[in-house]
Amino acid sequence: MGFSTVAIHAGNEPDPSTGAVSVPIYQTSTYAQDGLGRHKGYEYARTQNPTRSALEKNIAALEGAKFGFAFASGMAAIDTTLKLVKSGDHVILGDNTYGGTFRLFNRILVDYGIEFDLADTSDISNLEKAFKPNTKMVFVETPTNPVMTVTDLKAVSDISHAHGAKVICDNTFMSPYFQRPIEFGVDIVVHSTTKYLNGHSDSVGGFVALNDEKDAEWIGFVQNGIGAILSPMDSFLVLRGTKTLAVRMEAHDKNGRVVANFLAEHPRVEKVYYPGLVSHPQHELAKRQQSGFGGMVSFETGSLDNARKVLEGVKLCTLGESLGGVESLISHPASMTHASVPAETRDKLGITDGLVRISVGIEDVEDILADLDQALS
Ligand code: P1T
Repeated sequence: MGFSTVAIHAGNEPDPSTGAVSVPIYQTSTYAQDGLGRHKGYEYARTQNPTRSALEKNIAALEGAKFGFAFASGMAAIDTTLKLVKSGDHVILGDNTYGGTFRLFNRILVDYGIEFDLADTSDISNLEKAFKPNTKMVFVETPTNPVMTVTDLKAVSDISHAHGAKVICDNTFMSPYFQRPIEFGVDIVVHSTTKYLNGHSDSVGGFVALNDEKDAEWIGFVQNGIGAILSPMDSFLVLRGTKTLAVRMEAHDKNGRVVANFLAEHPRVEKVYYPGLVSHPQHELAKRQQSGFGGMVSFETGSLDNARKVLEGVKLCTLGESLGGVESLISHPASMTHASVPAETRDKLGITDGLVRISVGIEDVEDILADLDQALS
């Protein structure tokens, strides 16, 4: 079956008690049991909820995974996945990830005995050097937030497996519509459903998708044991969001390409980061691994002052954190999403004070261009 058919139907069975075509929001904390140890498969809503189960089936199917788990946020999903490693284990983390992912490692997990090193995973020889005897996991984002570096998922999976390490890919920027990491050998896919999967800037959530039964059992155990679950209402919203994922991603991609090309030719813009541009250093890899380039574009304005003029000068685009909604959002990574990354690391990665990131929405593209043009001018 095609992607849209799966998106609309997987997990979306008509409700068995009423025939409701849209999966209802089962807003309940518990379930009546018929007798001791006799129930309908639902005991307590942290453990099981039918709305959440429907979403878990849906996104797992979209990622080509057997198992899926929905969480209260992308960070909760990532943290739960990190419960697959133990004190004394070493993790290789891509050197450019969402600032919150770096912060989780750098400020929280280190105090629980998880060792980690940063590596530029877009350079396989560089990754190779980062392995240690106790490396159990390699965590990558591709394309990265916000400088859009692309990592070869097949190459990373092959080398990591040869070292006995699992590969986790944060697929938030592409969504399963444009990139399915499991097809390249990645073991576990994580998402912030807050972004493209929900797509309407009205829910915070996260997801873990995987095929290994033993790891899935542990993720499910931790999901229930710690309890950072996605609520019924949010599960409903994301389930509604994924039904239109294909059409939204096509529209984001179409507008993203136009905006990236416009910025690349704009005299006030020094550099554009977008894998869809032929000038992007990993354009060919992106074409092989992704079926589109999406709507995330970053660009260098040259200084904090210039960045401020653009960020405060836009009228249609909204200045704010987050991405992946139908409306265009514009942000300043250095002071917003990546403020927790040390300044010298930010500089090395290109997350300068002059860098601006835009999540290109699905408005009429002429209006987005006109807004950016007046702000740049
Ligand atoms: O915000 P939350 O749902 O917890 O997701 C965290 C997260 C994980 N992975 C990636 C690639 C992300 O971009 C994010 C969140 N990012 C933003 C809020 C942002 O504006 O970049």
